[in-house]
Amino acid sequence: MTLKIALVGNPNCGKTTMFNDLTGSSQYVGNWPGVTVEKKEGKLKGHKNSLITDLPGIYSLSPYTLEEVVSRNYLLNDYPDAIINLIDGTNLERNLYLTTQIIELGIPVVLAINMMDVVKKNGDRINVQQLEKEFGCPVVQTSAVKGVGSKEAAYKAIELAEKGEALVPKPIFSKPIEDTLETISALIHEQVDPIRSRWYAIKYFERDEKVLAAHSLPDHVLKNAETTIREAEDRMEDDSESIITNERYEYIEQIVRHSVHRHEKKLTIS
Ligand code: BGO
Repeated sequence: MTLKIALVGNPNCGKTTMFNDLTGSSQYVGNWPGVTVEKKEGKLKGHKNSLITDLPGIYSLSPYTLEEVVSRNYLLNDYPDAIINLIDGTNLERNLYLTTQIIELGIPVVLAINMMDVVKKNGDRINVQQLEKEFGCPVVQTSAVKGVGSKEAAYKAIELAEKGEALVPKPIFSKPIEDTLETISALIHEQVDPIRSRWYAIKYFERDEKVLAAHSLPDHVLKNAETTIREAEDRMEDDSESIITNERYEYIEQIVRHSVHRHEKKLTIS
């Protein structure tokens, strides 16, 4: 059986560098079906029964750009066995926005913090154990350009893929929003894969048009979901998509505060 590993991350986080290092000459390049977005796949060196797919660089799993749609369709419909989420350690705040969404898919994840050579050079420290606790997944520090940590991240992904245990995402939003998501989950549970129920509940809450179009839920379910969403929007005095975005950033801010120790730069007067 071929183990499918997806490599996911923001543009410029070092994905191509890591992908080349992991797959070497076994890689082949084509296009994703129907679109002119490059698709790169290859076998992990020394693992004949593996297939690593390098997904387009994205900032979010929203349905707004071609790259986002390609990436999330692959993650939802092609059932990769594990994900390596590569993030730029010098810009955790921005990169973790995508991580919080990837974790919600229920697929096993290895979080690879790249550019660690730069992080260390800056005198900063990242608490790996704290991040592992927060996200419930293994965290590996890498420097893809130097070939450090990449194999470890890939082997961990293979290990998770072989185990085949779903990742259970933790609640990260405020109590009223978590309650609302639970109500929506209960409403849609017959229509969606239970492993992805949190992801779909959030997408329904955000009124994600592509998800709504793909499922054609019964009218009474849609009506009840809409009433639940409106109640939350009235209470929070904001639209549902902004509520999720803002609360994600609040959560990330708190994680970064607890897990990153930044070197204080002293001002020198010359
Ligand atoms: C250039 N550490 C450091 N310091 N740099 C890294 C690391 C790392 O761990 N990993 C990758 N890079 P991509 P996406 C470049 O191309 O893999 C560098 O978009 C340059 N190019 O070498 O392309 C990597 O696939 C001229 O840098 O990322 C690359 O995710 C001057 O990060 C860049 C300096 O990596 C993006 C760098 C002409």
